[in-house]
Amino acid sequence: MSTFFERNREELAARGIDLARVPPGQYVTERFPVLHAGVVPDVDLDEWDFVVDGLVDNPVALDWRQIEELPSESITADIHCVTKWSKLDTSWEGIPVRQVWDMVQPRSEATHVVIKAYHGFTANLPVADFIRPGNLFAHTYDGEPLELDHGYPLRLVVPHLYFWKSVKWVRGFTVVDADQPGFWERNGYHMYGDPFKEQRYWGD
Ligand SMILES: Nc1nc2c(c(=O)[nH]1)N[C@H]1C(S)=C(S)[C@@H](COP(=O)(O)O)O[C@H]1N2
Ligand SMILES: [Mo]
Repeated sequence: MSTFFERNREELAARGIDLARVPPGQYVTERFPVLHAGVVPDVDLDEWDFVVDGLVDNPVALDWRQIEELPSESITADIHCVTKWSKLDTSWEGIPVRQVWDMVQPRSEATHVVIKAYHGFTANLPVADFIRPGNLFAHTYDGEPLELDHGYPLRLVVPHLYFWKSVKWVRGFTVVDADQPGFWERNGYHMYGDPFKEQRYWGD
C-alpha cells in the first residue's frame, strides 16, 4: 500500500505539477495552516512601529503610515513548513526587503539579521538570504490584507527557507555581525533551514 506522501505526489504528478518543486519529506496542501508559539498579539496600528537598528548608519522607526507609503511588489512563491506541509503558488504583496535594507544603510561588517516580532519572538537570517529578490515584508495575502492569524499587519516572507523564518507580526530587525539563534532555533530548529536539504533540526 502506498503511503500518504506517495499518494500526495501521485496526485500532484497527475495534475502536471513538477515534483522537483516539493522538497523531500514534504506533502502539498491546499489549506493554509496556522502555526505559531504563544498567543496572537493585540495589534494597534496607532501604536505600531517598525524599528531597524544595530549595524546601520541610518536606523529607522517607521510608523504604519510610513510603511503604507513605501512601494509594494507582488510575488508568487511556494512555501514549506518544517511540520511537513508545503503550499504552492502562494501570492503575496508587500515591501521588498531589499528596499528597507538600502534605506537603513547597513555597515560593511553586517553578516546577519535578527528579525523581531511581538512578544519577543525572533528569527535569525544571513544577510544574503534576507535581502534576496522576492523577499517581502508582506501586508497582503491572496489580494486581501493579512489575517491576524497569519501575521497582520505585516509579516516577513522568505520563501526559499522553511517558513518559520517568515516571521509573523514583524516589528523590525537588528543588523549584527555574528549568527545568533532566534526563538525556534534555540528550541531545536536548524540555524539555516534549507527545505531542499531537509535542514529541519539541530544536526540535520
Ligand atoms: N511571530 C511569529 N512568527 C512566526 C512563528 C511564531 O511562532 N511567531 N512561527 C513560524 C512558523 S514555525 C511557521 S510554520 C509560520 C507559519 O505561518 P502561518 O501560520 O501563516 O502558516 O510562521 C512562522 N512565523
Ligand atoms: Mo513551523
